[in-house]
Amino acid sequence: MPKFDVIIVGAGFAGMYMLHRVRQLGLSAVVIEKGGDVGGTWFWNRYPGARCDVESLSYSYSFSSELQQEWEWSHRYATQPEILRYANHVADRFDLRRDILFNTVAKSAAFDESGNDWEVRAEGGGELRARYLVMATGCLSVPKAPDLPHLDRFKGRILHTADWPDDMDFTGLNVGVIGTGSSGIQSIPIIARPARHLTVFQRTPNYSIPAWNSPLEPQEQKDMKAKYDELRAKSRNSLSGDYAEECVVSILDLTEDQREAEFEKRWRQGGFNYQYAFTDLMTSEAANELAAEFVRRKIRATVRDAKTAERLCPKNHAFGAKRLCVDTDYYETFNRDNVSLVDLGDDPIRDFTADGVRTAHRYVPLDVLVLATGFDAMTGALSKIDIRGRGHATLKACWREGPKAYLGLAVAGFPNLFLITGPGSPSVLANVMVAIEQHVEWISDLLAFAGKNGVTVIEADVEAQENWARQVTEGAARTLYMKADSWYLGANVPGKPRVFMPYADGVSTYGRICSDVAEQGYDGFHLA
Ligand code: NA7
Repeated sequence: MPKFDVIIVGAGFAGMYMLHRVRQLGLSAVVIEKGGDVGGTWFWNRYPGARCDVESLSYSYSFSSELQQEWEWSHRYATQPEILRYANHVADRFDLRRDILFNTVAKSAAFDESGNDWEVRAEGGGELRARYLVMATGCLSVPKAPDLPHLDRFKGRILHTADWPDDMDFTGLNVGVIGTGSSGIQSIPIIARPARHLTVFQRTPNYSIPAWNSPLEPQEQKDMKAKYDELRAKSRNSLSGDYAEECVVSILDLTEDQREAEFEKRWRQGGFNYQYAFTDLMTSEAANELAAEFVRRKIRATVRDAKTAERLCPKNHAFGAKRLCVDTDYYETFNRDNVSLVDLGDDPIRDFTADGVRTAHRYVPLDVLVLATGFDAMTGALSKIDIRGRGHATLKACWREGPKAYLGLAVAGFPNLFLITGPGSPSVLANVMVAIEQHVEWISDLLAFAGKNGVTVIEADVEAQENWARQVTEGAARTLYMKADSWYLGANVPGKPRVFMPYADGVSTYGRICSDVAEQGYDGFHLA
């Protein structure tokens, strides 16, 4: 059986960087990747309009100065094809592919207590063994199974945004889109253009802020790159892992005019800038409602049909408590003659027929149905692999009441296993590139330390893990994130434990805690 120092699962941005770092340590490594090439989420999510909501200069690796200087982004927010080209460039530049097994699916991983290493079985890759196992499986990589009545009766084409074919042309077709999260909101304006008719089925309206995307002028990019170190440092020292301006005043300390001016300014800047407008948007209900109402007013001012506008206005959850969306022409799209909105709240889906869908009040003929229905987030990919630690205990069983991982990156009872952007880390509440780099660098420092000190077993302490889980829960409880049935809480997947999974106290605080843990000789870990 081939034996390595490190097995990495996933060749998205986390797995690629992990591979690069462990090679620098002189360790042998192999990456197991389900897809046919690198890119992870950007390999699969090829739906029209797929684009990153974080500015490209920020949503990119910072670990190589040469890389960040040489790569030219075309737009403020890059499209999926451009990000995938970037991932491919990184793979070529650092010669990563020679250690990646593509079209290979990790099925099981078991810790062998006699040799203190992991045995991994992979479809398409056989059995592999390594001292360390690093799960770089992504937070949004397992599409949620659709829970729609009699969907199997529908004979038209069914697509999921996260598994998009190359050959889809909507020209002249009747299309239905179910789901109005980021994927729906990005794809709806593009699908609407060639479609004969587009019907959007909305269960929960979301808050969306315009991206105002535009080409990055060469001089602007040059100027940004000249101060890249400063921008990256600012990102790491921020709440969100981004260099966007995070405001330091409470909204409630301002006059109405000042508030309006700040909201308008942030709205004009676009994207997440709006969410960072005031310190208390995610902690004070009154502040949050002011931000929410500003967005509702924008929706009402944009959408001509008053009833449709009202249906598009989010009212049942706090602003930002579900992942904020960033759009191009989303609300404007509902002014088109060939677009209609079905509010599933008062007109629920009854069933599907061979050529359409019946709701409580209408029949909608469809040629194609697009599911933009989201993911089994944060734990989905891990639960698909039969992971067994000490005493053959399964990770699934250990996480039955909700996932617990010390610092979001190691699990008690599962020695030598590491999670990148796992539950309990900033991950999805942050610019994930920064979150990934934090984890990869921290894990590789620990592996270097282990190598130097003859350590062969690294295991999170149960008590440290419990304390950390408590901190994560308490952090979330101080925010309004708890005021929505979000995928952060697992609420979108029936039967999933309702536990707030990401760490809400921010990238900088998290980074400081991780550094302290390392400086204290990896406090909270058993090293043997
Ligand atoms: P999201 O954000 O989970 O959105 C999924 C959407 O699909 C959301 O509007 C859901 O409504 C809706 N949904 C899910 N199941 C159903 C059913 N059965 N019927 C009707 N509507 C349904 O996933 P995305 O792919 O858009 O975005 C995921 C992340 O990717 C995003 O946050 C970014 O980080 C990038 P609900 O709100 O649950 O009522």
